[in-house]
Amino acid sequence: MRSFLNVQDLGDLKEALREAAEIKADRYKYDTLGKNKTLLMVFFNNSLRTRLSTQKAAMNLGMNVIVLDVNAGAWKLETERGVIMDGDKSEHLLEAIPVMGCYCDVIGIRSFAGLSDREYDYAETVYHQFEKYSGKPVFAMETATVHPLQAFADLITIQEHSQEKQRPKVVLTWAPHPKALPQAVPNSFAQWMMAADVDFVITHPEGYELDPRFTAGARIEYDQRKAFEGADFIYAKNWSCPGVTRPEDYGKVLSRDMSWTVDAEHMSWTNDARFMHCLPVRRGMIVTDDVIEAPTSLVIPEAANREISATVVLKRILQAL
Ligand code: AN0
Ligand code: CP
Repeated sequence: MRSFLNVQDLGDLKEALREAAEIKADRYKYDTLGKNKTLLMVFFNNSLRTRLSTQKAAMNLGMNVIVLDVNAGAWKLETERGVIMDGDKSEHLLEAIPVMGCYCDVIGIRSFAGLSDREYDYAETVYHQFEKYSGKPVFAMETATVHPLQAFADLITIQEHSQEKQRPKVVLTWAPHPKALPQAVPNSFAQWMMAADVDFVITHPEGYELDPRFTAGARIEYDQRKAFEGADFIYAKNWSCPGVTRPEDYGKVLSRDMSWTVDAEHMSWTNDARFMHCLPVRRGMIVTDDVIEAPTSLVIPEAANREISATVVLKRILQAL
């Protein structure tokens, strides 16, 4: 594997899940695979889980790790071409990327959507520049439109908690948040659920329709209560307007409707559903304390599985070097 953005990059999903179970049973099984190989993790945005779990995954495989926080100590980077660089940006991404590629064997990139230029974000401009100019295999640690390490960990978690249930009902629900957030997590979650053997429903207020390139074929139910009925898994997440129906609203907060906050009453509509969220989560906005603290909450096992998804992905990248 030379690039990891989409579920298709893993090939057979059942085989990838089998590999995840194998790694979970013995996460050090391939601890010499990464000897003398260096992972560079480049963060343009904050992170807790991705930073720790991906570094741990690399260590499981015997790799060395370098972490670069671009906004904490590196030169400010220009990303546009054709600019006269007389402002505060000292270096261009088009030099920085090949330089970064000199010091490592694999590059992970966290680069969120700017949420102002839909075309630029949805073209995955920054990620593809790394692909093109670094000369190294690259993988997404949440890029402008996708967060595949999260979605893979979510699918592992759903599989582990489905027990004997065939085709569990999985509901992705929008929930309110004070700030504009990217669509990467719901985009990837939808893409991965559509590829998995689950009954998948998306619910959100009107105007929050996700890009069909990720949701094609998914059922959308605007009535949150109807969507929750019979659900086995509730996956909550806020996202800003994807600009599908009204491009001029791209990246805006269209609703702060607190009736969408997942509370005990919402959970009572379900089939004793497990609660999921990728974290970080704002309590009282997305979910109430009692729901996230309940034994039915999977937020911590989900975060733990980030180490497993990252170990599988790095293992495959190393095997193809
Ligand atoms: C980010 C997002 O919503 O994409 C990261 C989630 C993993 N969340 C925030 O910025 C709060
Ligand atoms: N879920 C997730 O990716 O968390 P971080 O933003 O803390 O990495």
